[in-house]
Amino acid sequence: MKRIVTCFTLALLTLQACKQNPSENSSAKSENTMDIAVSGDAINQSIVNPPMLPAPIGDRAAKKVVVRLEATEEVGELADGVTYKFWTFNSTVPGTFIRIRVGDEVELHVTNRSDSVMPHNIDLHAVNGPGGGAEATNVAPGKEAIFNFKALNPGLYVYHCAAAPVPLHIANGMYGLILVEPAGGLPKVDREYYVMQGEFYTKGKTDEKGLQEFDQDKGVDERPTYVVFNGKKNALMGANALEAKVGETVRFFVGNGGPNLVSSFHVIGEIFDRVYVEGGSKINENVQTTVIPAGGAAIVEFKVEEPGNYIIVDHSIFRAFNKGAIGMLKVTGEKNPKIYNKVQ
Ligand SMILES: [Cu+2]
Repeated sequence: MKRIVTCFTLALLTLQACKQNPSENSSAKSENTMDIAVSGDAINQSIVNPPMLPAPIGDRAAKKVVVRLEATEEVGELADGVTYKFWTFNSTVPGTFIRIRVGDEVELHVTNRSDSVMPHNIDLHAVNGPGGGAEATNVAPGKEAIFNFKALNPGLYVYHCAAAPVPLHIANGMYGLILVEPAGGLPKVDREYYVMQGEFYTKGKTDEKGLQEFDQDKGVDERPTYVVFNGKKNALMGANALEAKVGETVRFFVGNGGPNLVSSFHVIGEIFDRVYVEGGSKINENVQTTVIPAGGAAIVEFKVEEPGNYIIVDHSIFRAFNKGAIGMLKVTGEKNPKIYNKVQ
């Protein structure tokens, strides 16, 4: 009898698996992912500062995930000798990288630090529902809002503050990325980094020293004083350069907070072996430069074959060399003259 029950259970499980797998494996069908059940205890989203990010999800089952973001208004460095009053999520620009899987149910706690002047909220492009959560999370200084959503569509998405006036909140640095991994996770790579482009509009000229104020006219005219990666000129240069070793595969999660410009994202001396176009499920191969719209994202992957310094740019190139949209990937290891060789 026990054997019969076991067989019957196995048959049921197999049936169940057959029924579930197609929907779990389909990359973008929100109508089926709605039925993915969460199991086990809730987990907390770990908070890791950019350019690093939380560890891959792998093949864990869908869960309830508690995410905590704190809106802050605080002075930080925008360039050498230049400071600015940034508005942030968790005190970094971009804000904390949120990493979940399709089917996860997120309990999002948005607090607004008590020394803030403005109300803040969050619109996550990974959310299905009005405003992406903005209205549900409007929060005054010193208060907390809690909002639940279920992640239906896998992909890499921007989140940002959408409190009025929206352009100001984004221009001051209130944006970040949320990755919704497909069932089973993303393919394994050796290194992952979190890079997000954004513009800053200051009264003073580029590199003019001191505390700089926001310039509304420059913002409206789409004439940024700075275009930077990760909230600061040279955030990914010198001692803060990204690193990899020859033979490794590198994955960048790249976002563009805007508020205005479209990025022509490029790594000088490399070719993207794979690009998840616009952060979605479609993969393009052998790409030199990928377009990342304001409020959009892309996942790029490439294997590094030769040691040296690889410059990361917005290939609208004045932005890179004059306004700050420049970073570096330092690759160490054995030279490979078959691939790259100066003869004379
Ligand atoms: Cu805000």
